[in-house]
Amino acid sequence: MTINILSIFPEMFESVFSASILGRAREQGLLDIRLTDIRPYSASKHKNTDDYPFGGGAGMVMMAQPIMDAMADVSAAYPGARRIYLGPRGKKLTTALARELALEKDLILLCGHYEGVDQRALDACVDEEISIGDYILTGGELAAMVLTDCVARFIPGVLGSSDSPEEESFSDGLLEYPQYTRPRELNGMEVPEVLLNGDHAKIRAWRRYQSLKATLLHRPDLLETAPLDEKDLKLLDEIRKEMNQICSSEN
Ligand code: 4H7
Repeated sequence: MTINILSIFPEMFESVFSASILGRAREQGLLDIRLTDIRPYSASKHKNTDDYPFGGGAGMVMMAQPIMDAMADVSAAYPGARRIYLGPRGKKLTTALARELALEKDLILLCGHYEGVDQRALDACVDEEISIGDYILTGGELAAMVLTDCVARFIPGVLGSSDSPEEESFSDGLLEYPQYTRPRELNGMEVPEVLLNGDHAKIRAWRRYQSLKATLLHRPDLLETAPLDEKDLKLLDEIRKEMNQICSSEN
């Protein structure tokens, strides 16, 4: 898959896309990330990419012309690619959407900066707007990095075969259980006994319990949609009772 990114700050992406799992994926040819600097496409003498907003108001707006010309170039090289604008008005990025995007052959991500992009460029050359969450950023670049990272995890081979994305938080609809590594004891803090004796059925049960507990504690809303079986529901009842006991003993 090729992810094309259009930005006036292409240098922001270098280290994020070179390190760790994304760096390895690119070296292995599983993921091709191409950055296009919008600025050289500006037809103005000083290669401006932003201008004052019609109607007045604070800040600057990214001009339509450089974006439309950059997009025309990239779209011609990647026909049929989904053209995505990262912005707070967009459809929320979720695991389901990332999984869907990972099936695409190519993506084109447009990063807005300042007060956003002239609406005519969006109307003419963007298929959809995606938001990475309900908060405001200074630009779409970080959002494009988040989307790229999130999508890359669903490209076959990007994660080692042993750490499948299916086993993780949100894919089974629950939060993750706590993890431990060596040493067994650290400043008097012990690793839970159950993880040390190699009883894998017991370990699975303990982890499920911990996932349910963390979810009940921190994201009870997820329990409404997570696929839960009879055993899970019983465990949840147990956890609720324990939590009630702790609360009532505090008074
Ligand atoms: C596109 C449109 C993404 C990009 C508007 C980008 C949050 C997200 C931006 C804006 C982003 C997200 C313009 C919104 C200036 C804020 C003060 C850049 N913020 N801006 N406004 N949640 N910012 O995905």
